[in-house]
Amino acid sequence: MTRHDWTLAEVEALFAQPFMDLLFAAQQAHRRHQAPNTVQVSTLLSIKTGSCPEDCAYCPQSVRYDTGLETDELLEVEAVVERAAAAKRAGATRFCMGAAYRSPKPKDLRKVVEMIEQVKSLGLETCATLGMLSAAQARELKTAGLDYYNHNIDTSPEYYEKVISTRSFEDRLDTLQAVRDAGMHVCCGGIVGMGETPRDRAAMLHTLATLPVHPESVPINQLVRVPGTPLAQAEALDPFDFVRTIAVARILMPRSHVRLSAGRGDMSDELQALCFLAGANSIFYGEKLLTTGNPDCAHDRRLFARLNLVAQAPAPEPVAATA
Ligand code: SAM
Ligand code: DTB
Ligand code: SF4
Repeated sequence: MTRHDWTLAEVEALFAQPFMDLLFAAQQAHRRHQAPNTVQVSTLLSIKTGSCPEDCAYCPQSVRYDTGLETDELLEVEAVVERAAAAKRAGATRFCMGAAYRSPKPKDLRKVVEMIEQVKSLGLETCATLGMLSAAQARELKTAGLDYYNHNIDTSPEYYEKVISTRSFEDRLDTLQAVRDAGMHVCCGGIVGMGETPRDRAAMLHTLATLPVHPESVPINQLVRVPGTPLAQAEALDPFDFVRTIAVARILMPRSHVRLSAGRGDMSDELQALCFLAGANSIFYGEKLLTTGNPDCAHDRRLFARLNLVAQAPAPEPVAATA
């Protein structure tokens, strides 16, 4: 049975278990609900880069911080489709288009709709992350064929206002509700390593695990400390606390894909293996995340081979109905 009634104290108690007990419990939950040794593979593309009006303290794309980022307007549809086709050839099954918006403007959304239609027709799952959505915008994306919408809560409700002032935690939940109501899958997680307390990490996962429906994808990002952002000097997290976060996410949301997301570039292969043991079963694959680096594809393929991990098979191509 999948629970939605976890208490914060229960979540904190999971975090506080001896490390080996926690990993064992997470791997047991994993094997009850997920295919072992199988990892879902998503590729990201920044379709509109930088100049974002929001003030997220971790983000290199905010217009408020001088991060030396090269900004770019919304890409042309053909360019995006080419990149999606290349991602498919490289083995990705999901293509995630990210835009540095507070929320999309109607003209931009029309172009994104075209991107979604064409990327989907390649036989890829589609995902987008475009900031806040109204209910009508969410329905428009669903009609275009969008499978997943990514919108992270990022941290605990309490720590949130230390990280972002330009939109509230409630705004985030409203967008997630609009995505659900439109009938799309939800991709929602957060970032660890931003100076939050262990209680904040527990509260973040508690928020996700007590949603009426768990997000189908739960990205757990380790902060990429980008020079020029307010969090550039954040203290590095103990890697084992990152693994614990993955393990607790797996136990709380046993049917979801837990994604080992940003930060893999700073992790050893051995640490990533521990994350997979703790129940991570999805990654971002491709040499770039949105604006920062990610391991080389060749390195990831080698890591999968060394750990006998297999990429989740793509969904079968839709078959045209016969009369
Ligand atoms: N602008 C949209 C929004 O914020 O909703 C979509 C793109 S935004 C870059 C998507 C997510 O990337 C953020 O919510 C955050 O969780 C993650 N992210 C951004 N910068 C990061 C960093 N430096 N390290 C780790 N994760 C980061
Ligand atoms: C998510 O949770 N992580 C991805 C994706 N969703 C959009 C983004 C990570 C961004 C890392 C910083 C960058 O490359 O700009
Ligand atoms: Fe803008 Fe998204 Fe970056 Fe926040 S995380 S500054 S909303 S691009």
